[in-house]
Amino acid sequence: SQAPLLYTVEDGVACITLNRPDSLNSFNTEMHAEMRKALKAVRQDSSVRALLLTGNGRGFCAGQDLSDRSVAPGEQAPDLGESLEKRYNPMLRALKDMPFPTICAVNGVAAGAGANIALACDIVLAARSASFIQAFCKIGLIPDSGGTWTLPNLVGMARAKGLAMLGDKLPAETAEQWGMIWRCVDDEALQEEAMNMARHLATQPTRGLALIKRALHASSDNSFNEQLDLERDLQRLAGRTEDYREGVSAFIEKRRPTFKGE
Ligand code: T3D
Repeated sequence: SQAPLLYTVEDGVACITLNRPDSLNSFNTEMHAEMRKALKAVRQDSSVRALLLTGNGRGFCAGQDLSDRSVAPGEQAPDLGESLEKRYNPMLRALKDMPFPTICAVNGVAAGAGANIALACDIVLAARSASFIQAFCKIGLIPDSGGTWTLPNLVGMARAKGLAMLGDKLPAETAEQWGMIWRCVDDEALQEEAMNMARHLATQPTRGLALIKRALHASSDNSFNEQLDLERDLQRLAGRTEDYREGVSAFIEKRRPTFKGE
């Protein structure tokens, strides 16, 4: 049978492609295991300075594979809390904490956990024909994979509640207008634009970019004053990197910088 996930590393860019197109790349046990392995490999490969996540076929990801979830009358329901604890939450934490930029190229529908996995990436590009669906409410669940945090942060509480409680399909263009994603692009251009962006980011000051993520992620839990303190601490670290030195030298010498990610 075909691999449920493809993993490559080239030019500092790790690319993970979800590869169960017949079920719109929904997550079964095997794909979860492969994803866990791939995220570990990404994290441990010191040549990697950006991660690109995308899907094969007409969908990006339809969340949990529901064919693994039907329960016969009288049978005990699966413990979904355990599923989140063991599978989804570690995946989302690993994605969110990557010490370099994560880019998601949403090639088609992103539903349920699939939508929130995409939205957990730092930069989300979507094909114009793609869409986002918080499908959970339609089967009696709540948005998971960080959705109840990510959605209000990205689009505000009113829109988060509408998306989460109605489960409507949000077209990529509306997602862009709402500020839920970075940009939507023509379908044919998506993979190339996403790869170009990932390649570009992989040549940038990686440690500085990781610190930017840390500061922005902390902002929703901090007061303005606490955030000023955090900026002080993180800028201190940024100011000690080789790439900062190189950035300033290149500016003064009026040349292009060469960042090593150190
Ligand atoms: O359980 C836990 O561990 C807790 C964690 C939960 C996380 C979650 O993600 S819960 C939410 C699960 N996902 C959904 O509820 C979405 C289900 N899918 C859909 O609503 C629709 O498929 C879409 C709106 C995403 C796309 O619709 P459409 O009309 O473009 O395509 P389709 O015909 O529905 O799907 C194409 C095929 O993919 C189809 O198979 P077939 O008929 O060609 O053999 C369909 O059954 C399959 N498919 C789509 N999504 C899933 C799926 N198969 C299994 N699981 C899926 N989630």
